Amino acid sequence: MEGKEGNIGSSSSTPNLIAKSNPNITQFQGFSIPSQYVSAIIPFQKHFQAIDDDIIIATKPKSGTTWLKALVFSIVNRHRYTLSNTPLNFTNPHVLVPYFDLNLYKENPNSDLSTIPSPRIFSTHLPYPMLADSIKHSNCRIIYITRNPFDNIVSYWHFVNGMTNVFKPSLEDCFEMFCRGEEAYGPFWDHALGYWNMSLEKPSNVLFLRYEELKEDSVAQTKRLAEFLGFPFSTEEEKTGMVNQIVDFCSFDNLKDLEVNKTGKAPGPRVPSNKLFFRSGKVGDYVNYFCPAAVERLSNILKEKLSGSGLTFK
Ligand code: PAP
Repeated sequence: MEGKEGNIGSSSSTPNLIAKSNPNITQFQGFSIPSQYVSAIIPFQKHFQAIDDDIIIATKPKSGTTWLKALVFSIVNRHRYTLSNTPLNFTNPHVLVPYFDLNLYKENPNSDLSTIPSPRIFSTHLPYPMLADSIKHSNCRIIYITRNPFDNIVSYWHFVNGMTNVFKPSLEDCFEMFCRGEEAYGPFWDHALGYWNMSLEKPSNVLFLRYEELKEDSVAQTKRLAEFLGFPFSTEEEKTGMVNQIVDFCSFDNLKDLEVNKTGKAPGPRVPSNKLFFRSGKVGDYVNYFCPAAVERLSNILKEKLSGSGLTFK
């Protein structure tokens, strides 16, 4: 049976040996890094000085980064801004929570981040082993969000196809690169395992979230997030509905419909519009794209790569 879109059909039970590789990916420190961001990594690793109050959102692209940035920003700043005057109303979450690798150290290898008021909120697509040592040796908090790999591939494919001046792989190419661990910031399993293992080793420093769980029980997960961050909701806040208000404000439907996210230009030259960060926001959309044979093939790869780790994907 083929997926409804017919992109990854029954032939995907076996590898497609002529599937394209992405010419804009460089193998660097054991991972597949988009070439244009490699130059930011060493300056980040050398110069970034973490402090204990720092909050770092770590993700593989298309796993729920935009959503998590909005939630964390809202939780941490809730005594500073109300939901009607929060900058999120007129600023995309990616501007409020910059990336070390895509923005800060890419734009300026000597970035001085010491004057940013605490708690500083940063983000990165880099895997755990590539983080600056100062992060690993500090008490700062890292939140990692992962997502069902099949939805992740579909989301990535749609995203790159909406970008300008980039290599635009077919869905089948995206799938094959993913299976080989050659997709952006891949291998997926090593990326997830780095943070998964640290969340087990240092649970008060690394929180491991899943897009699907956040979607299924946004209120409980948002409370968990706030507690982890050291900004727990008070009984009074819970009674007055503060958690639900933040969850509703950061929901896909609300963020997507804000003018800035409908028509605003995204930071950087390649993403033409913030709109591209908000597609369908659904769980399990992949069934419309992948046939069972393809699902089985990648599931088997994941089972082997994650074996013994305790990390599983439904
Ligand atoms: P990024 O890595 O480019 O920042 P990221 O935000 O991690 O992307 O992932 C985008 C996905 O999250 C999109 O999924 P989709 O393609 O399957 O639709 C996007 O729609 C979804 N998304 C964005 N904001 C939200 C939100 N508030 N709630 C749920 N999903 C969201």
